[in-house]
Amino acid sequence: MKPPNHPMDRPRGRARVRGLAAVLAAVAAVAVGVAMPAQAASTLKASAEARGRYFGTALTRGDLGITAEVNLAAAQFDMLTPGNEMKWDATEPSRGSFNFGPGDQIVSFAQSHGMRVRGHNLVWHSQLPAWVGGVALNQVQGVMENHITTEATHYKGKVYAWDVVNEPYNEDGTLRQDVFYKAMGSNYIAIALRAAHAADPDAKLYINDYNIEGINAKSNGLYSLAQSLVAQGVPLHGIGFESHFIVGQVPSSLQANMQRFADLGLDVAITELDDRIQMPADSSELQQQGTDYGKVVNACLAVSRCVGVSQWGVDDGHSWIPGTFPGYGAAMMWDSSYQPKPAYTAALNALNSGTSSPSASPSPSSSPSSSPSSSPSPSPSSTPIGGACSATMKTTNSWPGGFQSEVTVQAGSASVGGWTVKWTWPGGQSISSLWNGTQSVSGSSVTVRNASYNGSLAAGASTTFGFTANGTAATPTLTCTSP
Ligand code: G2I
Repeated sequence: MKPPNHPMDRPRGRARVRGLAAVLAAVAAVAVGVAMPAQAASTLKASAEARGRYFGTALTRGDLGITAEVNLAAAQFDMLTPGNEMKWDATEPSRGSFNFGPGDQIVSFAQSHGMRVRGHNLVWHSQLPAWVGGVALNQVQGVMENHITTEATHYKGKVYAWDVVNEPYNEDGTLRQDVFYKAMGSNYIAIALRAAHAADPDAKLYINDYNIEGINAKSNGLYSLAQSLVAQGVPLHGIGFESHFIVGQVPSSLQANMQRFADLGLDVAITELDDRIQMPADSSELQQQGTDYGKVVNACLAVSRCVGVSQWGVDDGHSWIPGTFPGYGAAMMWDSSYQPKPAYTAALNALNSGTSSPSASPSPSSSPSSSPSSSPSPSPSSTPIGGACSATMKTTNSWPGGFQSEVTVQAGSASVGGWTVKWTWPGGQSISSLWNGTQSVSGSSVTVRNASYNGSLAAGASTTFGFTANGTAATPTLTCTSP
């Protein structure tokens, strides 16, 4: 028996190739159909980036041949998860024999469209080739470590994050008794995370699961495990909340639940969002679906460690839902003719309606306890004597041909009412998108001024802005001035 919300296989071959005209029509419909405030971004990715986040999708190799679908994906999303191509059955179909061709195709599509990649996945009880079940229990750890090491090494530097362990929990909050558990007990999770970290120290390492979006027995089980892994210093960096919802049933505790994992020092992400409706979907259900998508996006925006939202697919014509949940469908933000639905408008409006970015506010620990007009706190050593502000740049991710950086701007010994950071690129780099600031570029010189919401900094307080750029990662010398 399938549990009511159990993700399962979808049949192939329903996909129909549609023309570019449909996508152009969809884009035109978006342009006229979505009322947005002045200067609001008009794609999910631009709006998400303006809030310091990403908006992602999942595509399979088959999807890459469907022009209208990939055009829409490239226009709207800046993070890509391979639907099947990095799973164990695809990458190590027989023991010790690896095939990364299909996964590489997804990665190169992402790279050529300015998208980052969420690696999915390294260890999962499903889509596991039969030979793994036949391995002697005392050899399973070696087989698992070899699989992780080989795959994570192959994709080193090309994935932003890995779902290292996928769907490890039963609904009652106990771990599934799969072959990995049978061989190593619950230790298999820490062993897997350590192997992935050794192979790709820069990738964010996640545990990903479904039906853990609200506070319930299953998420409580995962929470205890996450607490203990963090306490032991195991390299766990994030929790993925798949979010395969039924219309009208987004758990009310979603935000609080993500926040409790974030409070452990972990990133959180919505990794596989869809919201299925019993067919045929009527207009009130489509409106409710919009409400649901808005709630999910707002929950992510409200949790400063929520790094982004990914939908599991693009349009209703290519979603896994109808094949797995007969009678259900219409779970995506675009219909099967690539027309945007109320869910798209709601997601975009939620992203655009915020006036401040949570990640742009000074954190309580970096805010001075005194008010700017009373005695200022001592200048941090990085602040030049007498300087109004200082700025430092660090690279947070890089891939062939591109990188992502974060700049921390800190007020000196007095408060500032605005800031300007300047630098010169050493090797022809160019910014592709920037958030929490406004940029102007002249040749290799870049000037970034504060956004409307993060210019005022109390003495000693800091804020950040970030960007993705083309070229080789660099950390040039910065100057910071206050007007
Ligand atoms: O089931 C939805 C998702 C739940 N969370 C983990 C995800 O990895 C999972 O994705 C789906 C894919 O979207 C499906 O495309 O995982 C399914 C398998 O559990 C995928 O379906 C399978 C088909 O059932 C197979 O017949 C097919 O050979 O895709 C395979 C590769 O095309």
